[in-house]
Amino acid sequence: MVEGVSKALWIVVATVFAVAAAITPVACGQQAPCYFVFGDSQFDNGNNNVLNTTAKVNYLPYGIDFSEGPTGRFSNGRNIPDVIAELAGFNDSIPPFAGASPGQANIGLNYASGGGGIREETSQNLGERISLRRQINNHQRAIINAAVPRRQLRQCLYTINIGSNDYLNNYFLQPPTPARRRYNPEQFAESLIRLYNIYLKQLYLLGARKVALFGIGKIGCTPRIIASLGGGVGCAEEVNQAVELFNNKLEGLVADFNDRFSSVMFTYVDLFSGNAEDFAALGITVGDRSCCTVNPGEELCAQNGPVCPDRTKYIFWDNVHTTETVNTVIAVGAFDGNITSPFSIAELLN
Ligand SMILES: *[C@@H]1O[C@H](CO)[C@@H](O)[C@H](O)[C@H]1NC(C)=O
Ligand SMILES: *[C@@H]1O[C@H](CO)[C@@H](O)[C@H](O)[C@H]1NC(C)=O
Ligand SMILES: CC(=O)N[C@H]1CO[C@H](CO)[C@@H](O)[C@@H]1O
Repeated sequence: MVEGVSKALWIVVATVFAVAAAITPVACGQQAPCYFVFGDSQFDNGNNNVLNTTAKVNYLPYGIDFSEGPTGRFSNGRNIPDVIAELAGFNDSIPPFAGASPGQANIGLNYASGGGGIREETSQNLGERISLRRQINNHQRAIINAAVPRRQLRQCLYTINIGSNDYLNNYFLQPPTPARRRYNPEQFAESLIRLYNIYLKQLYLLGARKVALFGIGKIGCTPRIIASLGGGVGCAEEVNQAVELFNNKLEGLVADFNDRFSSVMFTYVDLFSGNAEDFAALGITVGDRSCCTVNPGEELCAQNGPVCPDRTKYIFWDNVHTTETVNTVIAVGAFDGNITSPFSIAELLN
């Protein structure tokens, strides 16, 4: 642990608790009856372990800083939903849908799947994965099987992180995919938002009211994309610009839901605007390479390969995914409202 970083993080976390306490003086213990998680590898905590896919990380060094070791989380330690669950007062992290007991739907399930996308064909290059559409179908089955009361479902927290793969493992793949040939970046973003809108309406009909939607980060600046589309020298601006179109439309979609549907609180989480200086100020100074060893042309950590000793200084754990330290900064920022609009997650829970 680097002293400066842990202290900085602690101050941020302490501020969150102070803010939460100011809003709800009695806020202690679990702040929602349940928490449901949807998304891709950034949120997956084990669903892909049972799939035939290359997007699977239940081996060391993944989980090297996690109490249970490698679990299928795409990080060295906790991921964003783990930290959000903790901030929201849950005693335990939300377990993966795969292998969960039926009754777990009363407390929460994580449906996220590495490689998962908004479009069905996204990440077919990786093998099996669970698209957003199928994640919502799994949710429907789970809450019906457990007969979770509708009134309870309206009080639960829902977080969704999806879309990165529609760019990384579809639109910007080589050779060009059918979607790339058919759409320009504006049209592609529009096509994703049209589908997302359909799936969100379904989720709303299943009771979701308090939903945090994570936009896409600057994936043009991940080591994987710098090495390929960035020509090994810098961020691929083409990718960042395409993703920004999606983010702007997603923020608009969130506003639409808040306007059109009564009693919803949807919020947008901005993972795009933060920059290297913000991280450097927290002591997270290494942003141009992965902490674990990644074999040339790959994006995941080499099995049992060496890792950097000072993991709290790195943004990237492997060539795409962030370290626990960065996941914590993001989760705290989403919870206390520093990177959300119009609501913080703490406000959703009130
Ligand atoms: C896993 O997927 C690969 C590639 O799609 C396929 O060749 C292989 O037969 C599959 N294995 C199993 C056990 O289904
Ligand atoms: C969480 O843990 C505390 C302390 O062990 C316990 O009192 C509480 O009942 C637990 N809450 C839930 C929802 O399990
Ligand atoms: C929107 C917002 O409040 N952003 C702030 C989040 O925190 C960082 C670091 O403290 C600030 O630089 C941002 O302005």
